[in-house]
Amino acid sequence: MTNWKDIDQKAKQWIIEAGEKIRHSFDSSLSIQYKSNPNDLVTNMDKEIEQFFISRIQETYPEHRILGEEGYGDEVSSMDGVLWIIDPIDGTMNFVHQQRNFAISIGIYGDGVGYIGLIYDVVHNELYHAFKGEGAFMNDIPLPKLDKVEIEKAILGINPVWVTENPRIDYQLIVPIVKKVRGTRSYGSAALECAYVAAGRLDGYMTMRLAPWDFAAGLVLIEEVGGSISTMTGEKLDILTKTSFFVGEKHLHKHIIEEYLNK
Ligand code: 2AM
Ligand code: CA
Ligand code: CA
Ligand code: CA
Repeated sequence: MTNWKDIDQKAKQWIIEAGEKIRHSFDSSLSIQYKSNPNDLVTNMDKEIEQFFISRIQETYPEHRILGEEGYGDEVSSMDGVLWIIDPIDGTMNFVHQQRNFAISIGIYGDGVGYIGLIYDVVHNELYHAFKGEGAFMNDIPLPKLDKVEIEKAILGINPVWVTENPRIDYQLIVPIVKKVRGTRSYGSAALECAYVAAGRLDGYMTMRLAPWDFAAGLVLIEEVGGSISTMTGEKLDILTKTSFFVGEKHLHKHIIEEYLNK
């Protein structure tokens, strides 16, 4: 039997320890490299933090598998067993340019079911946490279930790039949504944007391309506050693939899918 409470306690302890390491790193110089293109950044801290989690997990739970953005974990092609999905720094561009608006994200799944979600906003010292069936919390304060919100009163998380011509979606589908909502925000960290939806700071968040480590933790949080989760066309998400992504308060989510995205 998997002891999820034990895993939860360890994961919390390690994420706080990793946050300390990131805070200390502000005093020393960063080494910044490019990945796929000059805007796709990675730093020594992204790599060090991922390696920190991997060594802790491997010494404590040798049978668990790990999928991490920087690739130091396992080659993962199924959701079998206990799987840690880790983004050591979500929002690396913000980390480099702003030293804020980034987070550590950890989702822990058992045979494909999300049990634990942890998103740590290191700089603001806000730890978002969800445990399957027990609710979602911010610094141990329970987050209430999401209340119905009308589109005219909604704040939507979306990157403005999706209302410009782009290869992934007809931006003319998105323009009317942006016009109709009360406001839009773009924070540049998918994990934080999911945490904000769970906390009611955003009513929805949509984007055309995310990877498993961007949303694995966020899904557990959103599930626990009764939000809806799907692709941009309303289909079920495949946790192990790069995908379009739309989460939000359930009435708002349904309305936007039916009236705007699937017209
Ligand atoms: P990162 O900072 O961990 O790379 C920025 O809009 C958000 O999208 C961040 O959460 C960022 O995560 C993520 N992101 C950046 N490039 C991406 C890509 N090529 N595919 C999927 N997600 C990406
Ligand atoms: Ca990245
Ligand atoms: Ca990420
Ligand atoms: Ca990252």
